[in-house]
Amino acid sequence: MKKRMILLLAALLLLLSGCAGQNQQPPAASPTPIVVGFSQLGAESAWRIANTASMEKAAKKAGYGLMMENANQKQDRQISAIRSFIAYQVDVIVFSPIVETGWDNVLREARQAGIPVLLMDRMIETTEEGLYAGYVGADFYTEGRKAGEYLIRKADALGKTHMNIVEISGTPDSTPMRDRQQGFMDAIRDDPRFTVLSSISGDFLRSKGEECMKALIDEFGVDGIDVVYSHNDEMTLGALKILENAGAHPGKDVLMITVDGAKEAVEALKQGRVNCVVQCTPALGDAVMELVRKLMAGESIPAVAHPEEGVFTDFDDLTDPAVEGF
Ligand code: GYE
Repeated sequence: MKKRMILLLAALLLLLSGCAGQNQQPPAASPTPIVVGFSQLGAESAWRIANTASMEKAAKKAGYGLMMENANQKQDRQISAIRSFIAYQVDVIVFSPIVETGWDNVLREARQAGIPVLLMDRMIETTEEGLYAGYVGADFYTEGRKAGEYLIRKADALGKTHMNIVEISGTPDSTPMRDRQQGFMDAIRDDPRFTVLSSISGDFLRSKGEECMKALIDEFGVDGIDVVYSHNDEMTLGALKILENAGAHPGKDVLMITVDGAKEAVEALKQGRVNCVVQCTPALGDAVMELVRKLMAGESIPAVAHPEEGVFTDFDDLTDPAVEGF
């Protein structure tokens, strides 16, 4: 590795100068710090911002150098960032893939260079084995199921015989979008009370959540929508604003189900404007750095690691201090 070579040469030069000159002990060479190259996909949500902070804090705590590039929601920028980490010869590459497909070539390049890759937050789809060492992130399918199970419980409690659902989904082809949708649909599929009127993508952005909600109200009318299932808090908060502007009472006449657990959404739950917040933790940094440590020590790591996650709903005691957002 280039970095190591330079350090080695520097140590050798020091040693030689010591030999030639005074009769001194050569200084002990300090160990080369581990450098992690991290490609973050963007800054689209409170979740993402908290996740970036978690990575920075954990790297610092572990004593690792973190080279971070933010791709601003663009896959090609993530690919360029990974290439630059390969050129720099970092020790481990970590990235949060914006979508699932299209990574094979760059991951082959990393493998060729002997640099292990960890996936953080989102998964990839690949036909080739061994393109990454492990994955740390949420079980999005279970999150979707929890959202569906909440809806069934709520419909029971309200004695509903029929409910019209609209879904505002995340970035197309991303793991949380695919699996939160699948889990939710699987949970409610066999219940004849539910009709999914429409599913449109708001790209995990608040502004697009607003646009989606406007379009859905135009199409079905506020009175035609009983449930909004939104794949993240950011889009939910956008939709909430539009519903309230349209004179609706989200949380009461329109059930609001969201995923993440950011402070603002948990606040809205406490205010009765949101009904269910499925938790998805952005605090993945320590788990990632632990895998980095293991990889560097030559230890084996699990292929998949999911954090523990819960759900907050209007059935819970919301004055409990444990009901808190990030
Ligand atoms: O739910 C959303 C973010 O991949 C889990 O991405 C993450 C999702 C999260 O933009 O808020």
